[in-house]
This record gives sequence, C-alpha cells and structure tokens, in this order.
Amino acid sequence: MTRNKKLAAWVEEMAALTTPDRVYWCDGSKEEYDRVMKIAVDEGVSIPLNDKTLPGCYHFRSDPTDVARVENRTYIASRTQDEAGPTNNWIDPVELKKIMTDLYRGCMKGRVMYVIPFSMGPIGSPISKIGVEITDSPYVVTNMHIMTRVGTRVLEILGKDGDFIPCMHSVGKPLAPGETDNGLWPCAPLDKKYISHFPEEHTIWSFGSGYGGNALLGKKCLALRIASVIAREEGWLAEHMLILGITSPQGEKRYIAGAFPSACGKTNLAMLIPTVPGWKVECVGDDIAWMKFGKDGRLYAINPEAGFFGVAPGTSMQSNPNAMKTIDRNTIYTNVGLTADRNVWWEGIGYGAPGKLVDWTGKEWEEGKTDKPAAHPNARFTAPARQCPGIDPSWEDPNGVPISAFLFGGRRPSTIPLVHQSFSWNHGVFLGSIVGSEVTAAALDLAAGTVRRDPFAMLPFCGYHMGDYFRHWIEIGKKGSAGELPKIFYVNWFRKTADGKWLWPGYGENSRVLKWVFERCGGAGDAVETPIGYMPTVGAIDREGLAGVSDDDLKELLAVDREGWKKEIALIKEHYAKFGSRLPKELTDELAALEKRLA
Ligand code: OXD
Ligand code: MN
Repeated sequence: MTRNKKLAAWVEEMAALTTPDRVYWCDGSKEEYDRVMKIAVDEGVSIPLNDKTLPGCYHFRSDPTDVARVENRTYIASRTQDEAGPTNNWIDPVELKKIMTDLYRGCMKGRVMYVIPFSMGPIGSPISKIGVEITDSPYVVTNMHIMTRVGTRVLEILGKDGDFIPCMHSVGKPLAPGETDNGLWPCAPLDKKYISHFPEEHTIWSFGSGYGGNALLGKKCLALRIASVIAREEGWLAEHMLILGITSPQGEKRYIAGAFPSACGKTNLAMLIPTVPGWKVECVGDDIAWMKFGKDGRLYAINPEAGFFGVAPGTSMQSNPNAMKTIDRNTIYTNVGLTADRNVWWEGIGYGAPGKLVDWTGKEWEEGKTDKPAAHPNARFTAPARQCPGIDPSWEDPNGVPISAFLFGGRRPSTIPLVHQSFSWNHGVFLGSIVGSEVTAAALDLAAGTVRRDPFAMLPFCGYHMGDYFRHWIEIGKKGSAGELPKIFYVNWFRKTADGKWLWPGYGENSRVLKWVFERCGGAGDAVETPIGYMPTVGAIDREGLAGVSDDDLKELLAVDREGWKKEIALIKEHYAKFGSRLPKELTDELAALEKRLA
C-alpha cells in the first residue's frame, strides 16, 4: 500500500474498472520473484530450466500472435495529430481512452492485479524517474524485477506527494470462474491490442499483449516515448542508445553512447571485447541512455534500465561472450528452443542442436528436418545487468558517466564509409537524422536494397513530432559549451564488396574504430578533411594482429563514394520532405552544404 494520494486513487480507479480478484503491491524482494514465478510455473506457462547448467532460469513460450513490439498498434495520442507528427500512429486521446476503457472493463476478472512501483535509473538519482505499472501478468512482474528497480524503497521516495508515470497494462484475457491459463500465454487478438501513450499527461495505457516492449512498460514506452517528451520539456536527452566505457592501455577512460536501428548488433557492441591489445571496453547499458548536462557543461548519461532484454538468436561465445556469461543464471528465456534436458538452444548459438528439441511453438523439432527455426527470430533473454562480466564499475553511479562521443550507424552495404566524424554539432545532428539500414528481407513492404530511414534509431520511439525532435537536438547543441559537447561519428560495420563479401570483420574488431574515436576525442588520431566529414587515414586505423583486411580493403572502406553520396542526397531529400515545415533549417543547410562540397 501507499501513502501517495495520487497513486492510491489511480490504483483504486483501475481496480474498479478492471475488477481483478485481488490487488497485490509488489515489494521487489527475491521471495516475491520466486512466488510470482511459481504462479506462472503452476499455470504451465513457465518451465524451470536445468538447475545445474542454468540455475534460476525459466523458459516461456508466447502466443504465436504475440512475439514482438506491434508498431502498427502503437499510438501517440497527443491532443493534435500534428503534435504526434507524420511518423507516429495517432488517435484522438478522448476517443482512444473511450475505446480502451471499454476494453479494460472487467478485463482482469479471475486474475490478480499487481502494482509495481519501479525506478528507471538508480533509486534517488537526479536523472531517474519513477513509474508505477499495473499489470495482470506474472511474466511482466518477474521481467520488471530484472529490467527495473522494483519495490518498497521506490514508494518511500515517492512519499505522500511525489509524482510518478502511470503505466497501465493488461494482457486482455479475463478468466471465467474456475478457468486457468492452462499452459497458454494469455493475450488479446491483434485488432484489440493497443500500446498507447498520452504525452501531455505522461501516461501509458497498454492492452492485449504480454510481450517485451508492449508490456514491460518501463522500457520503450516510459524510458523512450514518454521520457523523450519530458526530456524536451526539461532540456535533456532520452535516447535509444547504448553506453560503453573505453579505457586505453595508459588507463585513460572515455564514455561513448551510440544509436543504431534494430538488428545492427547494438548489444554486441555494448559488450564488446576489444581485439586491440591493451584496450578495455565496459558496458553501462545496451539500449537506452538518459543524459543531462552536469555543472561542468558535459553531458552525463545513465542507463535507466537494470537488465538486458536481448535478442537470443545469433548470440554466441563468438559474437558476444559477455552476453553468454550474463545469461547462464537467473535469466528468463522467451521463445527459444528447449532441449530434452531442459537447456536452451537457438539459431546462431554456435553449436548444433543437441538432439530433438521443442521449438518456440511447442512442437517437436529436429535440426535439418524443417526450414522453420527452433527459436523465434525475436526470441529474448531477460537478464540482470549486474551479472555481465564486462559491466562498468560506474554503471549505477547516480550522477551518470560523462559522454565524450556519440556514434550513429546502420546496415549499409555501400556508400557509407567505415567511420567518419562530423565537422560540427549541427553536422552531427544531420548525420543522426539520416540514419538508416538497407532492407534485406523481401517480406517487408519495401523492395530489397531500399534504405529504411530510422533517424537517431528513434523513429518507433519518439513520443512527439520527429521534426521537433531534430530541433531539440539542435537546441541541446546551443546549450552545451562547444568544447564539452560530445563529438559525433557515423560508423558502418556492414560494408560489402561488389560481389557481396563483407569488407570488415565486425564484432571485437570494431574496437579498432572505437580506438580512433577515442583518440579523436582527445585531440589526436590522424584525420583528413573530406566532403562528408573527417575521416581516418588508412594508417590511423590500428590493424595490428588483424588478418584479412588489406590496404586496398581499408582504402575502399574509407573512400568517399561521390556518386553513391549524390544518390544518397536525393534519398535524403525525399526523407526530409516528410517533416514539412517542422524540419529545422539547420538540417537543410547541412544538406545543401554537403551537396556543394560533393559537387
Ligand atoms: C529493442 C528494439 O527491442 O530496439 O530493443 O527493437
Ligand atoms: Mn532497442
């Protein structure tokens, strides 16, 4: 229970609307985690894994219709459609609340309503925010225990009058008297799913999905969509960025934050083990960064999360050993393959499937017998960040860590070089605004080879008009003192030769690029001025011990492809046209200047 009047009234109102069997206030204890997990196990929706090889781990299989964030059912319900902008789904907030109130009515019948007080960021940090999630899902309770800081201490900080972000969630599957989930993941059909944000009220309402970002409302909904709105109001940054610390052999340390669209290996980069001798990389966060100016004029970042909700397929001892060592205990696995001895397996785990498995749909599965994967491509692990062997000693510092550089990147087989540095802050904002990945899957609505723009990797996560978001970044540049603002870089690990071979090995070898970024931040690192920005000379990228990247390869990786960039400019113009009059003039100026430099 709580002394906070706003919270007590809200919980009472939601309980009256959704009519659960009872209301339970979460205290965040280990005992509570075990008890709630046991409910899921008893319902048959969770399976305890092998306690010798995966102690404290559990396995969930979701409904096949509930396997990922549903962007076409995600809404920014600002007062006007113009506030939400052309890249967000919008419904009038009054109308949306009416639709959802009807859905919420009686939706928790036969279930427990859990009230989860949580802090995004270290409890009590000046950068942290408090949220309270109401949910009827034990899966959400246990995942929130890992992903956020849950519990009674949060209520204490909230006190009688403290403010919080209300996060309302239901799986949307009431139970009839005597009915149980009986092994089936509860959720509502797609056309009843709503992931809704009310930016003016700083409120989240989610209905019908139990999966990931649709249901763990601290993550994408609060820490990005609502926090981006608050950050703009208050003059700070809420970004879809990893944060890493990099230490030179001389013991000098800098922090770097980076934004990449989905499927660019962001978690791998955050946990990278450098191949350059003597260098160390440590992880502060793999997905979200909240940044505020410190008294010294530098930007300080916290990771608002307490865990990793990472994509399992493709994670192996080769691609990400730190992740593998993080997830060998106290981890929740969702939609991965299950082996006969209750271990987990997925495509790209680095070894063959050990015998017959049960796939993510619950069916028997054998390697080579079907072209369907054993694990869903968006299968996930939920693991405590503190278990990561490469976690940064300052990852919970309430003051955050000072950021020296921003990286932007996407999957671009051509045109974009391995790395280039912006000439200025506004040129860096321009680079962030043109982030995108080439579409490979023919199944998408775009032709293969098309670049899907995802500016700042925030397109699905910005709670307001993207043009105003660019403007906010320009304004942040004016607030910071030039010498203290992070330097901005664009990287591309995904270049291919004309015949389709990778030009750059990626993974731990990316530390060679990080080393140059580090040096540039300290005023060193050889660079040449080119029409697109500063670029390393071929000799400036340390290749000691790196086999397979010749001088010619590196020259190609660091070339300015003038013809490619001219085509790119035409595409950027199309992309920019979407934002209409809200696109800052500073960005069209940067585009015009680039065009001139390339002419
Ligand atoms: C994520 C995403 O799941 O960005 O982190 O899609
Ligand atoms: Mn993400």
